[in-house]
Amino acid sequence: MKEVNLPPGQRERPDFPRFGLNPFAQRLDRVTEEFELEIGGLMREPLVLRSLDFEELERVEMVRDFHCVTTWTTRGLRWSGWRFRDVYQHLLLPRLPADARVAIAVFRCQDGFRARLPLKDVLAEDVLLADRLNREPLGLKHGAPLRLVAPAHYGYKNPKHLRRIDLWADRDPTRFPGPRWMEHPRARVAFEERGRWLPGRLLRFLYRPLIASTVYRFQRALDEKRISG
Ligand SMILES: Nc1nc2c(c(=O)[nH]1)N[C@H]1C(S)=C(S)[C@@H](COP(=O)(O)O)O[C@H]1N2
Ligand SMILES: [Mo]
Repeated sequence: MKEVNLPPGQRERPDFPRFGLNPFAQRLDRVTEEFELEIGGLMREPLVLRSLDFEELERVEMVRDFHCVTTWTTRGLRWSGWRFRDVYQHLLLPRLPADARVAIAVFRCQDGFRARLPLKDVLAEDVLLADRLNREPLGLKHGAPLRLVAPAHYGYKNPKHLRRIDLWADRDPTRFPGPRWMEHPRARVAFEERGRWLPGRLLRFLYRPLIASTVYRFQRALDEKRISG
């Protein structure tokens, strides 16, 4: 059964659940709403960005569907924040060595989650560092203080609770915090790049049975912290 206008293998959900790899459900305690983003890797000197630093950039609003690799899709989310491209050009590029050849960006999160993407992918027009969702502050449920929104890529390339971004030339010295076959280097939704080794069409069927219990586990963690939304 194919749903109209949805990418291959995706099915619409009416809600937008908090979601992720199971171990991260319990790590909400580590998360603060304080806006302090470290930048490292090839930078000439370590840099810390605060919300004031973003004020010189244009605030952008965008409405996009959100696609989790496990096949659920939430439609029409309204994000607000700053284009990663603008942050890169105005705040990061001037502080990189002139001969730096950045090829990948590694995003580290307060809960220990990590995501990496080729620089060319995060420089796309619709990739945001977002601090607002549906005209409200993001909140801990969906990634406060700041999350990456990369709508052309599966949810696991949309890291929440950003703490640090490292820019590297080619090889990323970190690794994905899950079984390796889960991570595709680009994870583009349109090409069904769900995992690196197994075909996307097969992974659909392996992932679907995990959705309900994961949603439940993440919701329970929110309930314990009495976070609504
Ligand atoms: N910090 C962090 N970011 C994360 C995750 C996580 O567990 N921790 N899970 C990823 C996955 S698999 C998905 S589908 C989305 C879910 O975003 P949501 O919780 O706002 O729905 O966050 C992504 N970013
Ligand atoms: Mo996901």
